[in-house]
Amino acid sequence: MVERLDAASRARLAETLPEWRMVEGRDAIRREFRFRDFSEAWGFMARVALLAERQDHHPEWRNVWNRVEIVLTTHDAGGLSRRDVELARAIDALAG
Ligand code: H2B
Repeated sequence: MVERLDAASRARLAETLPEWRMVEGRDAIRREFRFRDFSEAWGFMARVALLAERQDHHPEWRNVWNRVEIVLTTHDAGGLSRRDVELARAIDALAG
């Protein structure tokens, strides 16, 4: 069972994931990505989907044409865990 993030890791979030923000009213983080068009957004989503499968950790997300909103939280833990941080960092690396 994966544990929720401890206070020290939470305090470091702004530093480790500067592009991500807390979701209001939830123990979750979000980031929005914008691309040139739908094709690029969808290609990004395909890469993230493969990454998520590899990590066995899956995003909540929404796509509107060239925009992709990703929300990460750990359902098994009822909130943020290190698995969200790991996936967010891997997604950031993909996005460049
Ligand atoms: N993704 C997310 N975001 N949270 C989880 O708790 C989770 C998951 N659990 N992907 C995984 C799958 C779990 O259900 C499987 C059985 O490992």
